[in-house]
Amino acid sequence: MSLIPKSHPRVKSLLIREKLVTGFDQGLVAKEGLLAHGRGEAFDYLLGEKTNKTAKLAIKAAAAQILLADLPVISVNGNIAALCPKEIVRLANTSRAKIEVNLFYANEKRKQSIVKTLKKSGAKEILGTNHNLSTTLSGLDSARRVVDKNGIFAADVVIVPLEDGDRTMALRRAGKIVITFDLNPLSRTSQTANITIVDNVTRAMDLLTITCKKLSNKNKKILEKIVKDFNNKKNLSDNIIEIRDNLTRRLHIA
Ligand code: PTJ
Repeated sequence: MSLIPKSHPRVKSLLIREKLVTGFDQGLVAKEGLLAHGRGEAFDYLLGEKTNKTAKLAIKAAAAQILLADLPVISVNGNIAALCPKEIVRLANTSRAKIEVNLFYANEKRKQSIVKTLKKSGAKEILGTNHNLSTTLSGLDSARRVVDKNGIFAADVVIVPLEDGDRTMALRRAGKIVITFDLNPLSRTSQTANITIVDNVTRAMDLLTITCKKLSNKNKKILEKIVKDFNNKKNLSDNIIEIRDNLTRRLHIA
């Protein structure tokens, strides 16, 4: 029997990995999604496998931005469907955001499995599945250019966990406000998004929902001030300092 408690960050990290592997076996996750997860794990280790101060600041700004939105949409890929389908539905219900399935590695069968998982988790409406409503984002080659006319295409705020840099740039060029979750503060997505939450989606998604609930009684002026006071570039630089401090602390403990 292991002496390490289940609540220990290392054990939690292994349990998250298991979720992704199960998602792969169930046909939700692309092979490349396993590699993306490994990259994420490495960054999570550097972050101390916890939600840091800069992530909390970004979560607050993201919640305010979502509450201010006319049409917020959450983009779901294979990794997200495997890691936090219930959390996605909770965020959508709290923030009246729409859910749209959008894949980098297009695969109809995988898309259907993702839809099934989201429905099982309580999602009522899932966009991105009706070909008659598809249109394309300009300036993008990948399958992610195909979006729903009533979803990402019409959205003013798009929430894109584990995104690729090209689409983040295309969404920004299309005038969208982009909120991302990315464990790598140096990725193009992190650097290009309006608000980057440098944290593991499995920890941060419910925190975003809780913060949306907390801020839901605030007036528009207060929400606008929260967004205005948030500086993504500065927050990302502060995140690098957090990583450095965290590593220095660990070296001293060892
Ligand atoms: O399901 P599909 O076809 O849409 O494909 C999804 C993947 C993830 C394969 C695709 O979007 C991809 O290739 O993503 P990238 O370009 O590898 O970027 C993934 C980013 O997410 C990397 O910067 C990782 O560090 C980060 N990441 C990985 N796991 C997590 C994460 N960020 C937050 N939470 C995680 N659990």
